[in-house]
Amino acid sequence: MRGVFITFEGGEGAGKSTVARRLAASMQTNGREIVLTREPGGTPGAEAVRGLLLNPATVLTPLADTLLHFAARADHVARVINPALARGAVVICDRFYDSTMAYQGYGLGVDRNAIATLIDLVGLTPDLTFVLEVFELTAKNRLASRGNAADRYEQMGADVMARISAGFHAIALSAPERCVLVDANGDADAVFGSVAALVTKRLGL
Ligand code: T5A
Repeated sequence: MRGVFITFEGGEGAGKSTVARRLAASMQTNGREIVLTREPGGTPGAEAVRGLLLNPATVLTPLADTLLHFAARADHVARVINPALARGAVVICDRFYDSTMAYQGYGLGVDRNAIATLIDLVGLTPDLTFVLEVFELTAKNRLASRGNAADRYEQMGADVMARISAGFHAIALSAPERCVLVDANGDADAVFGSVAALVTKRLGL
């Protein structure tokens, strides 16, 4: 039995990691293997690429940025995600290719058809994608309350961030069979409740 692949997407501070962790913890109890992973990252090589990509001192053209995300993704899919799906696991991934389309495509202006070609090349489509949407101020407050130093992407301007948010919205609307828009402005319990209900409704899990 092939496993199930669930991804979480959205802008900075939308609460993806928080709800992904809670979903993984809640599903551990039913005896099925759960793999919680993230992008960029998830393998030693992809985590090394992540270090480079998030470092504010790194300077890259948008196309170079895109290709590094796909290099990390190709390794992650081949070494972790596909083997886990072949074992029948539920794989929950914090960001996947929609982030490249939103950040590098809509946000930084890389040719979206070229990104679509790279998506096809990697050759794996999630079964269900949650696109978390929050007001800009909510996201800012959440990130401030966490208190981490801003990474390279968090330093992008408000205009780029607005294009990224609009991009995520457009991606979700263009693939309703796979994507669900989630209002993530509520507290962590409310967001988790919505997501868990949708996992049951859409996937029967
Ligand atoms: N990127 C990634 C690209 O440009 N292209 C790509 O292809 C890919 C894959 C990754 C960066 O890489 C870029 C996008 C990113 O900028 P990251 O550190 O993984 O860097 O960044 P994010 O994925 O954005 O993760 P963040 O941690 O910044 O945001 P999350 O995961 O959305 O938010 P989370 O869950 O960590 O929550 C943030 C804070 O809010 C609280 C949490 O406790 C935490 O303190 N919180 C809530 N508070 C109240 N109510 C809720 N519902 C809450 N949910 C969380």
